[in-house]
Amino acid sequence: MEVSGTIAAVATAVAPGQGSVAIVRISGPEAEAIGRRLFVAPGQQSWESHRVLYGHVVDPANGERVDEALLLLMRSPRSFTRETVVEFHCHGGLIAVQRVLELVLAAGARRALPGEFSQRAFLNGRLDLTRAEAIGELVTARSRRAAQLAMAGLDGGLQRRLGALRERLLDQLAELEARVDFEEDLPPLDGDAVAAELAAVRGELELLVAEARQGELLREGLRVAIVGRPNVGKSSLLNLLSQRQKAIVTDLPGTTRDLLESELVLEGVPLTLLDTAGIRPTTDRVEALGIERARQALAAADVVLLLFDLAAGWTPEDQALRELVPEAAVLLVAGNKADAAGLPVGLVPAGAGLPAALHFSALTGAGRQELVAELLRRCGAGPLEGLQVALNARQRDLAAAAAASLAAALEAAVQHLPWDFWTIDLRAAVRALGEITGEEVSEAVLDRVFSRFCIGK
Ligand SMILES: Nc1nc2c(ncn2[C@@H]2O[C@H](COP(=O)(O)OP(=O)(O)OP(=O)(O)O)[C@@H](O)[C@H]2O)c(=O)[nH]1
Ligand SMILES: [Mg+2]
Repeated sequence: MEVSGTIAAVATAVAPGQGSVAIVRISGPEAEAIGRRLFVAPGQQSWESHRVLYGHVVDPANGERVDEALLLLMRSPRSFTRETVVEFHCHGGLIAVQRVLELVLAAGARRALPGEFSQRAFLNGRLDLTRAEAIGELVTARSRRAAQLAMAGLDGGLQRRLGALRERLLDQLAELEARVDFEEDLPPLDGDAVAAELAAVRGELELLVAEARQGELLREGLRVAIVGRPNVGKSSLLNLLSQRQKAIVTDLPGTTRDLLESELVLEGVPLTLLDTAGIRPTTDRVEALGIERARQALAAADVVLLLFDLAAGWTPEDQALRELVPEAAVLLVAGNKADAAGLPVGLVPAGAGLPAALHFSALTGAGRQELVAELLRRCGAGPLEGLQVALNARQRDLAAAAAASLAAALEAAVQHLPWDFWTIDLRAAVRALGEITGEEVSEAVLDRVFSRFCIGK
């Protein structure tokens, strides 16, 4: 990604007829000059940094007023990118905003790439890489907990935690490298103490890697397919969990014909629930198409909620469906209509011809809480209250690589190999942690990180 020049983009969501305010943001050496070309501020308003001007965006070619707007000038280095930034706060919507952006581009700026403002902020030392990534995560957060985690990252929680671990490794590395070169001149080094410190850091990294799964669930959410024979109560469960009558429920088997998606947040975890057509042999053409979609959803699901009817018991058809569940998927078998069967709700081990299952009633709502808790537990979401920071996928892979390098260094310790055998792996671990925070990172990695951002961020 080129980092020079003046860039511009619409920084707010772009939708016709929506958003009362839209912001066109410019950053770079020409930002102020472009602002002055296009903005007419009446009266005695002065172009001071960090002051708001009121006026009009005007087409310099013909003097036409394009929008009534506010202008905010933030001179370098007191801005998000540390470059001079000018923001036009225009009326929302689409047409006028696009015109303002086009005028800005015609005046000499170029269109910003996704994440380019944040990338400049990073390159100019305004934030480390974990904070920059947290911004992207805050923008895309789908639940309050995900937003809280992103804010913790933005406040530097992740950078401090990883930075501290990296410092501890650097301390050990310095001792070891000194011994490699000047063993005779220095006091003897206690290898056991070094190994203990490396093991402690490795333990913390492994904990962070394990917790990353929960963070991922909070960010990405889960896609859960509810499948089962006709009439077992799949649509009733969708309605129960989404707390509205979204799906049609009748006592006729074969009611649901199509896939029905519902987005919701359970215990802070965003979920996409998928209600499917009951799977059975049928001669009805429409139903058959729905069933085909249900089978596809089943085959592609990460998480399958397989429902059966407790009043009817576990039938060979239920067993056949269970065998269709992909091996890699998380499966929760749930018995519905506990009320009709006169059975208690909750997690029940296999017995009396029934498989191990979570019993509940979509009609009365009994067992709902247990069902949600068990579903999240199986997906690795567990209780999320204690989670303070969470690595994203990129950070997790690097933390895991660092932990693996430390394991290799510890192997050298066990074998009492010379110090330089320890330092090779230790240095790799330091490098991996530096890549998380951005202290040691290649341009290609940066491009990948920032290209996932939205334009204007
Ligand atoms: N007694 C009782 N009846 C239930 C319960 N859950 C659903 N039902 C009833 O079972 C019938 C079928 O419910 P649906 O939710 O439409 O079942 P489905 O699995 O979506 O059915 P298809 O769309 O046809 O595959 C309806 O009459 C529901 O009222 C329950 O927990 N207890
Ligand atoms: Mg249904």
